[in-house]
Amino acid sequence: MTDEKMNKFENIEELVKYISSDVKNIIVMTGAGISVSAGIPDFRTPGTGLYSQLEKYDLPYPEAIFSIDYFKKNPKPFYTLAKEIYPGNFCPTPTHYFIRLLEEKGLLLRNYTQNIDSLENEAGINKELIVAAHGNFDTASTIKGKHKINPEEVKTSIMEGEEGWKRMRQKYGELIKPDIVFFGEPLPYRFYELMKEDFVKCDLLIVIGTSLQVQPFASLINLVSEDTPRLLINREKVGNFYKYRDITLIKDCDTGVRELACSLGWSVELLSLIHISEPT
Ligand code: CNA
Repeated sequence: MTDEKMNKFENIEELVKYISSDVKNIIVMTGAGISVSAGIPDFRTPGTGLYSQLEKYDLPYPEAIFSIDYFKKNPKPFYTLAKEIYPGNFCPTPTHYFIRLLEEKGLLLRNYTQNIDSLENEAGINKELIVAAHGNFDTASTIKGKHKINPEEVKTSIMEGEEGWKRMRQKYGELIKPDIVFFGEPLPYRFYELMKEDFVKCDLLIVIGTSLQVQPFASLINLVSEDTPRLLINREKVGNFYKYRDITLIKDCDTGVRELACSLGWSVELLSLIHISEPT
């Protein structure tokens, strides 16, 4: 296959026809952009992203907040951020519910997420269908010995602030952190195992709300076959989404998935999933 080949899809309607007739195994790759409308800032959006807030967290460089070497020297910025974004205080977005709808339609092979906010779980997506590539707050460990620590205790200590996490460090003799993958740490075994099985089966890749800057996650987009259509829904163009089989929706992801659901005739189902979650 070459990039000079005629475009596989001239417009979104043609992609919709493909989804309605031929697709069985959709992989959705997601990033921080899909949780922005829930109130969780992403990394790289200028002005609002965490990387624009270095002063607030007193960081020497943006990536330090998720760097294992920096955390060992100065854990305060991470604990401060963790307190703000701990799961339990945020609701899933329409984009999370769109992914759940794909599952309900029997079309979701897997959701590979870089997000650590567990909003996929909150949206009711089957855990087996989620690969939390960068971990999350569900479990926690000591950073050297890798001993598992009760996640509830870790949450309580972090929510208490500096006194809480310092007491926890004293109690266990070393720092504890939720099992979030920091820069400099390996990704979970599950990521590598499922990646080998899933991407060969994929007949539509949907990439949503990620700058595709973090490896090895970003390279997953190249694992689908040369013929497999790829849809990008993002506020900006990212990755190598210019090949003949690609289609891009450069816009807010909640708007993008609503439009797609509408074209697929799924609007009512998507709306009812969103409404179920709304507080009464
Ligand atoms: P990023 O590098 O900040 O990129 C986000 C991308 O999403 C950018 O291309 C934005 O333009 C785009 N974007 C932002 N808002 C929207 C929107 N409403 N609709 C459509 N597109 C939007 O974040 P990545 O996920 O690419 O980077 C990977 C890091 C971010 C992972 O290691 C995560 O752990 C980490 N992170 C996660 C969270 C979370 O769990 N919610 C929050 C912040 C950072």
